[in-house]
Amino acid sequence: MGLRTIYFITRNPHKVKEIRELAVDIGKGKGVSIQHLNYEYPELQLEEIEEVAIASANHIRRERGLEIKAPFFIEDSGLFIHALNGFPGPFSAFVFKKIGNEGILSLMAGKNGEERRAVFKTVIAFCQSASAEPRIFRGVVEGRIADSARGEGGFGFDPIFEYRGTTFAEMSTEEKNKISHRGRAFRELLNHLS
Ligand code: ITT
Repeated sequence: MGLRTIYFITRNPHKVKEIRELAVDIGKGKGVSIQHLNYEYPELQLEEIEEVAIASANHIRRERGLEIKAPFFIEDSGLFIHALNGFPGPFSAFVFKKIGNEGILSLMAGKNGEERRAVFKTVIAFCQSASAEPRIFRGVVEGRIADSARGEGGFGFDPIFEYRGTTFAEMSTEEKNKISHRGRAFRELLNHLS
């Protein structure tokens, strides 16, 4: 049986690497092959990442609908820090660009224990076709903001996000995928497809 092609639209090569590994590890078994499309699309600054993901998918349906001949998905992710009332959340990309991990660590100076709790969230917006409304799949992982940046792997906030004592940047892609927000959201999508 041939594999069903699904497009993953993003400009972030690190996300592509993670989703590729997941697609090979578990997607194939479910009859799905993932192809990357590098489209530019405007990312609205909305209060909820669900809304951002839906707005992005709808933008692509409107602007690129005629070109896209297969089901597709985009995803929006964010880091939500407990002591900062969920900041940077939907503004994660902007905040990472402006102040980076060192900036987040400074904001967290003097915060201990429970105050360092944080969650990573991914919302996938999947469209069966350009004329279909997006369907949402979520993935969440709970962890904490490390006391200092550690590890060389991953990207973005990975060096400061600790899961059971290990930062995401200290994990291989395979280890991160098993428990990450993105891994969980992608498995939800695959379950829906099969
Ligand atoms: P696309 O919108 O093109 O997919 P992006 O990099 O703009 O790519 P997001 O808005 O979803 O993606 O990501 C927000 C930021 O959150 C991103 O720039 C990273 O710095 C960070 N981020 C997202 N997922 C992450 C992860 O798994 N590990 C560490 N940081 C992550």
